[in-house]
Amino acid sequence: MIKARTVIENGTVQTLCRMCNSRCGIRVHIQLGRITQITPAEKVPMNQGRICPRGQAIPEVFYHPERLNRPLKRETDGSFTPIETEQALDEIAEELLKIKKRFGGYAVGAWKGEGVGFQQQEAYVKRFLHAFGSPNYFSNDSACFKGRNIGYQLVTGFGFYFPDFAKAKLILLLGTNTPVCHPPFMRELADARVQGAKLVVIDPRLNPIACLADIFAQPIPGTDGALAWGLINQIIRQEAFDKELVRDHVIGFDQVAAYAGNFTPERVEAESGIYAGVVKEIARYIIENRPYISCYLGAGLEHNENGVNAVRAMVILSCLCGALDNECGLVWPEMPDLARLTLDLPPSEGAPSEGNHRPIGSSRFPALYELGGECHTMSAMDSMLDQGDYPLRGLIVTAANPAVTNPNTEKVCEALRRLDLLVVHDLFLTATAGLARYVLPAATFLERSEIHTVPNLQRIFLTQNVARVDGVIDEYTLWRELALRLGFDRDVFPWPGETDVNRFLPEPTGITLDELADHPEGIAYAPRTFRKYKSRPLPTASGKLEFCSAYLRGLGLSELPEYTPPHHLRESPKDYPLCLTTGGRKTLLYHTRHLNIPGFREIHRDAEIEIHPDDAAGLGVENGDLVRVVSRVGALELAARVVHRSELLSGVVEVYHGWEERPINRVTFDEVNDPISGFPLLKGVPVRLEKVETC
Ligand SMILES: Nc1nc2c(c(=O)[nH]1)N[C@H]1C(S)=C(S)[C@@H](COP(=O)(O)OP(=O)(O)OC[C@H]3O[C@@H](n4cnc5c(=O)[nH]c(N)nc54)[C@H](O)[C@@H]3O)O[C@H]1N2
Ligand SMILES: Nc1nc2c(c(=O)[nH]1)N[C@H]1C(S)=C(S)[C@@H](COP(=O)(O)OP(=O)(O)OC[C@H]3O[C@@H](n4cnc5c(=O)[nH]c(N)nc54)[C@H](O)[C@@H]3O)O[C@H]1N2
Ligand code: SF4
Ligand SMILES: [Mo]
Repeated sequence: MIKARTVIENGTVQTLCRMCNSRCGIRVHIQLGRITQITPAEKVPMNQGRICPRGQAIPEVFYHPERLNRPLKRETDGSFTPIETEQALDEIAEELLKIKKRFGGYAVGAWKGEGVGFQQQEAYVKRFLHAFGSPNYFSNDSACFKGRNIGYQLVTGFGFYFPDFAKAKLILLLGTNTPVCHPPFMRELADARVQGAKLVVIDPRLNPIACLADIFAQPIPGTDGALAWGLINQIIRQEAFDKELVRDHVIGFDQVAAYAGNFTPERVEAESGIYAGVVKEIARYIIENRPYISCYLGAGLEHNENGVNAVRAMVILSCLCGALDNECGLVWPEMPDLARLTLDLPPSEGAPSEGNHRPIGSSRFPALYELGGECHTMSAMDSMLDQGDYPLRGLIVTAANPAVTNPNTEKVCEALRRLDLLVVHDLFLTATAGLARYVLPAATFLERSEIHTVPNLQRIFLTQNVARVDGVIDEYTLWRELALRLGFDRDVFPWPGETDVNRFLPEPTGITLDELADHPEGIAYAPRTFRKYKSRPLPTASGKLEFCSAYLRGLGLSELPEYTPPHHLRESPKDYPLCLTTGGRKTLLYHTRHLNIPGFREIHRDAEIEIHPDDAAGLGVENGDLVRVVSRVGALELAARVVHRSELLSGVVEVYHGWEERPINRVTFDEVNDPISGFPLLKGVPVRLEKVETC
């Protein structure tokens, strides 16, 4: 059994749960030096006294018998041997220096995953890389929320945040499964419904939230942009838009109005399959309830090739309805004045040669680097396979499992195997860790203390170090210890430990670490104010809402968020007649995590593909039959689950993406990318199904 020391022998410690990014307030109960139970903390605005089953399972993850507590080194025969932490860090540093000497600092990258979030943890990684001489920061976020963020940023100048559903009269949800993915928001949503708010859900699947909707429409995947333009058309034609906003704060309204004119309800029906009458009805809801509209867009849009433009069109719609920075609409938060951790990049010392050492993927997708602050993970694979602009030879992965979660699994694994040095820092020996030269045992969030900000609530929090398994390495220690061994300037990581970083970060806010420690429910760093755009310029280049983007025009892309039909409609309907969407979340699972929790595994025994009964009948497939899903990238065999006919749009099949043994990313596309964000095709993948005959 794994051994851990707790900070107190008996009692409770209040902190935030980071089993997902909702960061609910929790109480960790400790008895005789062991974590026994997790209960919700009252008065924390994110969850207000509630908790989900994953939060309750924290002790099972923390004390999991398979948790790593010693570094592992791969032997020449492929097996792993435990080694001492000092030896592991010394050897890794030595290998990094060898790569730098031979290829330049640029040949080393680092990759942060969902497991640790994206605040100071991301900054540590960038600080390390930049001091090392590399811009090559990768993360799960470039297949997660960065596409949406870029869409919002291009129009409003700020990213996307959860709206306050409780104040809305109309809630529009596109491509999101809120009760499963963001359980805390269900309270606000329920409050709004009690007050009579309407709910419109747009999703090819009848997900749990769709069951509650006033209008539920199932679009052909990847056609949300057409719907958005159809709704813009109705709003403008019926002169039901915010005229003052358009007059004073918008660039490109005339072009938007002219382009929207093409999207009659009939055209929207032809593109998306949503009946023209339903499009008119949604427009009527919008017009009657504006400006009290909460529109939330999930990953369903940005996992398509035309995702960013669909997002931009929906943001324009929200703005036209008057929902910009109002009580329930597009939140423009004040950001906390935290000290900056990321260092500016040093001059390109050690780069292969002038001109070909740009951040990986940034020539193809400049917006991902310039607006999203990330390199392109799909292009990273090319660089590892020596097919990119320059070679990537070393990679440190923390809290990610790209061998399962990135598209085109076979290519990802081949690329990771080709590296001179792959280091994986994780809680478990995952599929990605299995490919590494060194695996380092990671600390969970209960073994770290960090500053967290929740911008839509404008609150700042300090999480608590609650317990520690002997031998694990926390995020700060990892980067600092490597930096010390690499001979970095002492100023790069001058803080001896996390507490010192945590004291430094909020200094500019005037809020002290002691105050944060005294307020586990968080501290509001600024009051929420609304319609700030009336008194100060928006954070876009022009200071206005950019319905037309000069930035994109400069990159040679369309300045308007024009609608292009989804990729799956372009590939051969004969060879690939079905459209696969992947990643519909499950309450108990988190990407590749938690399948090792026995109680959860009883409920999710194996991967399955959901099929509409008509499609199943056409293939002679019945519930439980083995089928092969085939795309032009790869194939995977899994069991069929024939769903009720209303659960899924006919012609669409769905597979969860977190199964290590059967990763659906074997069939998803890494090289069909959104031209703005570079996002891969994780939803709307053209496939065919073949029944596997078993004897
Ligand atoms: N339990 C649990 N919660 C999670 C996660 C988890 O793994 N497990 N992951 C977290 C993370 S990192 C993220 S990014 C979020 C993601 O959560 P969401 O943003 O909710 O995204 P998904 O669950 O990927 O997809 C949501 C819906 O999009 C639909 N969809 C697919 N294609 C299209 C389309 O073309 N148009 C439209 N309108 N809909 C489409 C799918 O059917 C699905 O119901 O969830 C977070 N919360
Ligand atoms: N086909 C398909 N693919 C997808 C998606 C999809 O919808 N469809 N969704 C995409 C999205 S939105 C996302 S966010 C990505 C997620 O992609 P990843 O970030 O690669 O996925 P996770 O399974 O969350 O991996 C997190 C890893 O971190 C480890 N971990 C947990 N806590 C800690 C910690 O405190 N420290 C450290 N060091 N490690 C820790 C876990 O054990 C796990 O191995 O997947 C993407 N991939
Ligand atoms: S929703 Fe669940 S997993 Fe996410 S922070 Fe809250 S309790 Fe933790
Ligand atoms: Mo995500």
